[in-house]
Amino acid sequence: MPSAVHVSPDEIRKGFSKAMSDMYRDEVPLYGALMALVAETNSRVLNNDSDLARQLRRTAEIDRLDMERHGAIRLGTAEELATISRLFAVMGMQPVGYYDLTPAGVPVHSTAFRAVHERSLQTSPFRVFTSLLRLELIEDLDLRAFAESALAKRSIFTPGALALIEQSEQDGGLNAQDADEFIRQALETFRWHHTATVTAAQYQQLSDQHRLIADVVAFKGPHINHLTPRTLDIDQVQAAMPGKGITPKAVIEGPPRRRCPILLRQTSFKALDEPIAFTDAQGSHSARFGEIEQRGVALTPKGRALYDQLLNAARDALGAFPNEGNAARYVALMEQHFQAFPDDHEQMREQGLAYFRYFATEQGLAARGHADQPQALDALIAAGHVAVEPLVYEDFLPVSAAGIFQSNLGDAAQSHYAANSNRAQFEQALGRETIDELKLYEATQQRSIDECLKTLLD
Ligand code: OOG
Ligand code: NI
Repeated sequence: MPSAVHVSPDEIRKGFSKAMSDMYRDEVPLYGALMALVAETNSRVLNNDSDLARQLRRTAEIDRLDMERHGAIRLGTAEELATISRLFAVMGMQPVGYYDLTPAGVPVHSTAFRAVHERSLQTSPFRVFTSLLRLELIEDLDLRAFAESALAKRSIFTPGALALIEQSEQDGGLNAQDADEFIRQALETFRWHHTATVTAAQYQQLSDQHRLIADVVAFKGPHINHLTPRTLDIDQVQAAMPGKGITPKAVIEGPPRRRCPILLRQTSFKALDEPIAFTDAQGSHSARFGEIEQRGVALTPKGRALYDQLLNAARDALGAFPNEGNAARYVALMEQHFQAFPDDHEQMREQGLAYFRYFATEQGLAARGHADQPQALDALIAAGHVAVEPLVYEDFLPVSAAGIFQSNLGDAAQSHYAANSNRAQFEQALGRETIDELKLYEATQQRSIDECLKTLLD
């Protein structure tokens, strides 16, 4: 049973997210430069856009903005995935969503571990995009067997982390001292290793199959490969990056720029080439990169279907994978197609395209108990007694994620896999089902309506 002496999982996650950020800043100096650029841009945007500042104050997102970041790891075996799921559970993170990246030529499928309740997200929105390599897609059977045996030999968790996961599961939580030790031990799984577990030739063979396979199989652990801060204006940061010595990818992934942002826009810069000691020679490996993201409103199934339809239409019209050469045309096509997506919160709400949160206003509170107080939600909104704010998207996008993978692995890494999406296999490896993110948004929206009506009408 959880008890009073136990630290809340949300606090453990907050501590872990901070520790991870500190470790990454030490290891990757450009990350510090990017964080500074994002913080600078965010404060400028908040100063210049009073509507956005008001919106973020009302939803309290403003308080989580500076600690908001996501990371990504790539795992090699079912057992690693099942154990990481238990490790993340200690800090209140659940697997949300299933992303199949094989159609885009990346031999993994993925989920995002994150907090699921708006209160927990408020304490720490930290998330980790977690991919599992699909070894069955390696056609060369000898190489597949080699990859399997290399992965079978490694243990990516410290004995201390494993013991504390078990203790937390048995006792229903960790006390403050154990939670601190858990953070220290868990961090080791995500650390960079300067030595590989294979020879230079073996690394090359794995890499020739797919660079991602070498990244997973040739190392002792699933190093965190990026840590992404949330910006309020991704175009401004993208434009300012070259001035800081950072070269971003050619196109921003996700929807085009809009007055009312939807879902998620992301851009990244290339992986660093880092010196590595193979078991028999010196060499180098690139895996770690930088990324920024801008989050907008979460879409309902209807809104998401429209997003997917417009994205696909724009990509079909481009007729190629977006790259440096066709970037301008891609942006123009996206803007053109997305004119069909209303760029107005009120319209999106009326048409059932997005999720929102509802807040009682001062005016509404003052009118409580008055005979003329409206009783229905829409009437309360019309009277200014209830304010409506967009519910922020907390998840990822498969096409965007594939674009981020590709740009960092090099376009040469594009392959074609005949394999089908295999959610059942992923969940079997995970040891549980993934959570449907749409249900989470629906529940958060409903809680805010219930709370609002209760405050104003009870
Ligand atoms: C993950 C790439 C996907 C995102 O934000 O969509 C990603 C990886 O490269 O391991 O980070
Ligand atoms: Ni990312």
